[in-house]
Amino acid sequence: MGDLRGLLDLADMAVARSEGVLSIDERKSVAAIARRARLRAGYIGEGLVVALAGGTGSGKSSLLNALVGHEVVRVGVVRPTTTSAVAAVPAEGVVLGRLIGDLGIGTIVQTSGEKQIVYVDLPDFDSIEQAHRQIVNEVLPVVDAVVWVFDPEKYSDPVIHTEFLGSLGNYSRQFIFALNQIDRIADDARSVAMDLERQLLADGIEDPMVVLTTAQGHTDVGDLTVAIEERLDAKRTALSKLAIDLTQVANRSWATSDRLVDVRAGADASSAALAAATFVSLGVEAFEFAKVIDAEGTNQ
Ligand SMILES: Nc1nc2c(ncn2[C@@H]2O[C@H](COP(=O)(O)OP(=O)(O)OP(=O)(O)O)[C@@H](O)[C@H]2O)c(=O)[nH]1
Ligand SMILES: [Mg+2]
Repeated sequence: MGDLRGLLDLADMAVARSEGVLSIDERKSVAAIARRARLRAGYIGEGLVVALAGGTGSGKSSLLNALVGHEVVRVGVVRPTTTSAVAAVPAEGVVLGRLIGDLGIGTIVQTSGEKQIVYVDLPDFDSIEQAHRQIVNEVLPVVDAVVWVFDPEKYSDPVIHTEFLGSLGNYSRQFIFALNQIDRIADDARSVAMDLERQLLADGIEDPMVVLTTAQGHTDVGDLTVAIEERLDAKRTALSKLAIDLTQVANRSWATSDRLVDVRAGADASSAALAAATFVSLGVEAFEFAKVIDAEGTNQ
């Protein structure tokens, strides 16, 4: 399993060790790749981390069970059922690492899913202010996507729209909106979905992705699954590109530093040799990382 954090740390080390060896521009181009990867909102690692958020009783836990295809979290009639975050992790694990602390995950359950997707069932928040603060400060920076789960009754609650989603327009790209419990409004589903979409646009959510789901009985979560898997593919493509960019820049930087080992003498030659050795490691690690990511994409 590749380790993106480790790879980015190695890139930083190569930048530090090439001071006085490479030009500022050459060092900046290595640093910029690592910085871009860290700044990208979401989980720094392979696999896709998806949080399920929404009002109590909307069906977050039911939806999680339907997405993974078997019952891994408790569904209930007494609210709230989910009292601390639960992570559902595929058997061929994604390493959660710091996510456990960042999201306050109390329980980790294993799914039989083959895709590298981690679902996090968030508990209901005590208040809208607390929910807003937690989503912005704690959830959005560390997950790749949030599925907002609505039910047909409360989907237009003005509190959710004006006080909550209204200020989250900047995060639109990370959001998927699931209108759940469609079995209860079969004939009206399309018009309710269009109404929800109109409200989301009014909230400032650009191009909102609204999918219809049924998480109980005759479950239908096909469109949501497709939307999530598209994000997994997009993330894989981005990570693969990152690894290729790092491999190329590491190889170029190695060649430059290595030439200086012969030209320079004494301490200058040994600092060039150390930089060259670090770029060799970076090139090898980045190449291996790209191979792991591509193999995962082909196997799934
Ligand atoms: N008819 C129907 N019922 C559903 C659907 N999804 C969930 N339910 C029911 O709605 C109730 C709440 O579902 P949960 O999955 O526990 O909801 P939750 O959002 O996780 O609730 P909290 O954990 O309390 O925040 C349960 O009785 C489910 O059986 C659905 O698509 N259709
Ligand atoms: Mg729940």
